[in-house]
Amino acid sequence: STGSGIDTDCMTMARFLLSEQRKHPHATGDLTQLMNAVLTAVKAITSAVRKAGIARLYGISGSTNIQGEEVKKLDVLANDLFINMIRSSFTTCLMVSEENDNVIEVETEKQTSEGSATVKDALQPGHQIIAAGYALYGSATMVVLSIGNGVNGFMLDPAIGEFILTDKNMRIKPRGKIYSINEGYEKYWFEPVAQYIKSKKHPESGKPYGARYIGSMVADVHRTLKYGGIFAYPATKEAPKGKLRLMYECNPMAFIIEQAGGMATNGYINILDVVPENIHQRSPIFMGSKEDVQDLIECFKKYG
Ligand code: AHM
Repeated sequence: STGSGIDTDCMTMARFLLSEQRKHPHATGDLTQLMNAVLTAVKAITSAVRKAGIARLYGISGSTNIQGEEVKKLDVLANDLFINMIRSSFTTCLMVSEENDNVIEVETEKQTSEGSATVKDALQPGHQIIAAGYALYGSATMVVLSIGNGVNGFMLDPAIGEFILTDKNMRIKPRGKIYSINEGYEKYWFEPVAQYIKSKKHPESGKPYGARYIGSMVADVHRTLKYGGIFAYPATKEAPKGKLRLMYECNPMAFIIEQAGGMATNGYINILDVVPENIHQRSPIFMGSKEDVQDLIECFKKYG
């Protein structure tokens, strides 16, 4: 130790990706380059999240937006950052975002079909995914990433602007004790979900499950990954296809949960087997600890 409190040999995300790249002799380094662009966006968003406090928006007098300046909404800022950073990384041909009605095309030669990339290139089932991740902007910024050989978590060290490997090889418990669903919509539930939740609240033996629901998918799934249990956004009588989007909410999170040893289903089939018909389509989703998801699937078989 140097006594400075600084780890002189820490595993940064860049170092992690480079070491993975070296395991594959034909790897081009594109993923490393892409992640570099993504992490720049995540760092810029972190900075915006930290500054978007009450004081700046309302000023000391309490009047709204005292400087009279237009503050870009965080979702728009994040979207612009991701698109601009990824576009200029020369590693993608097509992007899909919740904030954009159509696919975003990028000039390049890489795609699966002949000619320039089209929406068809994007409409692939989740089992074709090779990498997925999410960023969580909490008391610290965390990025959780899977490149198909497990799941790793990286915390942003703001002092050096690097993401440090803090959660190595994250695994989800085979069974948890938490269910996570918007229980306010109970009257809109269909029988399988109603019966499943009932069985968790009134178990034939043992303690009932605890309920946790933040209402932010990334945060709810992150907790599910770390502590186990099940996250559910079902189809309801109000929203027959559920709410969450298959391609950029359900699929990447399902991929990560599976990579950590868990499961993700729409009640009938594995989420990653659903073939998308349009980029913004919704899907019911249940994911988390394997045994918990299996219990849910049983309810679909019995009451579906
Ligand atoms: P809810 O308020 O109907 O329970 O919905 C919560 C869900 C979260 O899981 C997810 O992060 C969010 O709604 C997505 O909503 P939006 O598409 O408006 O961002």
